[in-house]
Amino acid sequence: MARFENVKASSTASNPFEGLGVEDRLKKHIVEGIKKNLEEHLGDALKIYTPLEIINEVLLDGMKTVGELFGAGKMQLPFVLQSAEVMKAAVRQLEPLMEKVEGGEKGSILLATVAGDVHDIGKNLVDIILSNNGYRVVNIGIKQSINAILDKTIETKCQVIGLSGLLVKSTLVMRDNLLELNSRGLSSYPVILGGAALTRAYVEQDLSSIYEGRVFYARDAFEGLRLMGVLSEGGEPNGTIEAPSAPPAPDDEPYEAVRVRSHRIDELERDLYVFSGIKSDIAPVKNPPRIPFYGAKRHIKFDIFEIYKYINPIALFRGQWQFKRPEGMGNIEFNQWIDSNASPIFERMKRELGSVLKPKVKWGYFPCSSSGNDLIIYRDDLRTEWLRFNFPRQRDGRRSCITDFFAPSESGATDTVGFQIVTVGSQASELERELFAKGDFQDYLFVHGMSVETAEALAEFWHRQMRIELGIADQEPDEMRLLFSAKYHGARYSFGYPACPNLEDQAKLFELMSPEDIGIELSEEFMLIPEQSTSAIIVHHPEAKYFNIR
Ligand code: B12
Repeated sequence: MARFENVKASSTASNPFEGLGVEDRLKKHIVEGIKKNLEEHLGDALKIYTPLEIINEVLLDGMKTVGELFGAGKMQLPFVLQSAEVMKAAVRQLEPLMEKVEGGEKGSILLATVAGDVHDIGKNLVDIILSNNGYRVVNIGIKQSINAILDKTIETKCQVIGLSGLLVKSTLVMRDNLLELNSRGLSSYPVILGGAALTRAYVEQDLSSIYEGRVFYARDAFEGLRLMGVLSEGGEPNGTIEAPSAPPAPDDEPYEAVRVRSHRIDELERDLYVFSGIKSDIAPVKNPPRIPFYGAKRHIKFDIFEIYKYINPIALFRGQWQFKRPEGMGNIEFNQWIDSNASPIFERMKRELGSVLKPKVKWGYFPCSSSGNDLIIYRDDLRTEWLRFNFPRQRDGRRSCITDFFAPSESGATDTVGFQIVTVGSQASELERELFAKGDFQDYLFVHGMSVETAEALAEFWHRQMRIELGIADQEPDEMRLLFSAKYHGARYSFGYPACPNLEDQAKLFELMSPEDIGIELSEEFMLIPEQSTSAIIVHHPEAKYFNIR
């Protein structure tokens, strides 16, 4: 248990601060994330130090230790956030007593998620880590145009620009933003980029070669912290050196692999969408399932606790809450640790979010046929074409394309395709905003993770209902673990994932499903609003599995 430094060993003692000097007491508050008696101990410190001295010399020293423990894999992210909460509470108490010292900050950064991208959490984690390590952070939110980013950077006198984005498209937006900085003669700004679709090579080679200034890649918030440290000291961060971020847990399957559908994908070449006459060897099903009903229906009455059963605990604990197995700890010991630490949080979240999450589903079935790389959807007369999807085909290997799972139009037969779109509503986002603003960072992370994984669970749950409805529930796994690895008959492909990467296809799904009546809207950038929503095309073919397009 010692490896988890922040699991408060001392919290069981009657007075964990006994015998400690005021500096050590304050550091203990920070490192162990203890809020109780903080006010009183800050009061004691104020008898000796100025508020600024307390922050810079004592509290930030504590945060430095937190960063080191995290970097050494000895502290988990949720506990880092707990420490940040204490830091924020302390600064809140001290701030009114301080005179604003111009230039007294360690450094400053403007943070934004780029235009067209709605992802908030990654950037907000960066905000929490940097601002509670003494940097001034101006966080201007999501979907920010380059004009807004530059105006605010100049207005707020930030030294560094930090851009975030999870979409593949965002990597191109970031490129355009850097070109814009060049053309406006503003390349003196160092830029830090982060987000799932980026790779270190893309930033440090491709983008670095087009930007006249300095651009860096940050794998996570702590790499951002390291970069800010070097940049604010006027140094030259060597972008090619791995940051002291927490190392991946030993032998752990990468999270991407656990969540079968997560791949980093690059922009695909147009010619992969053009049918060259060569198909895969996938044979369409001779007797496809009959359409259970034509068109889309909605379902809005759920027992949320039934949905919770479909939450993938690995995706939640490891992917969202970022509990990682530290080096030297065996699997059994780690599972025990998870049972006694993460599982109670999961149970609390289930209860607390029971009335916040509002599951709603729209789903439907349509006649279809395939033509090369096109999937043609018909009206209920089974003949009139309604719309068509165009999917990419693997360049090599099996040469798979989603359309190969469906009867070709030249056969004269029609096949059945399903679609689903699900949401858990927008109240969770509202709660997240409140928690973030209040400085309840740990719960912010927990609520966000729980709400997005419940959306994913709802999609999983409803996919099972659709398999039953289609009469293909013949291979249902009896273990949830296998369900999460998609070990069942058929597959659920989400637009934006490798086999159907075009987010623009969401517009066609909207035309078919009209999910506005369950409160889901499509942004101009083809993102789903509320955030905790997900959509998919449901394929009944027994060979349908996730595949990458290369
Ligand atoms: C969880 C998840 C979901 C959840 C929640 C989404 C959300 N709003 O958060 C759900 C299930 C709802 C979902 C839905 C969808 N998703 Co999704 N999702 C993910 C997943 C698996 C993890 C994202 C995440 O939570 N990461 C955790 C956070 C904390 O990490 P982060 O944001 O990257 O930030 C960290 C670092 O990157 C870094 N960082 C980030 N920015 C910055 C900036 C600076 C300055 C610094 C220093 C550091 C830094 O530091 C952060 C903290 O350490 C990713 C894949 C992945 N590996 O990232 C796909 C992913 C983002 N999703 C994707 C897609 C396609 C979708 C859908 C469109 C699918 C669909 N058709 O329904 C929908 C869209 C939803 C919508 N509202 O429009 C794609 C997007 C790619 C693309 N095509 O453009 C991804 C990349 C998966 C893929 N294909 O590989 N998704």
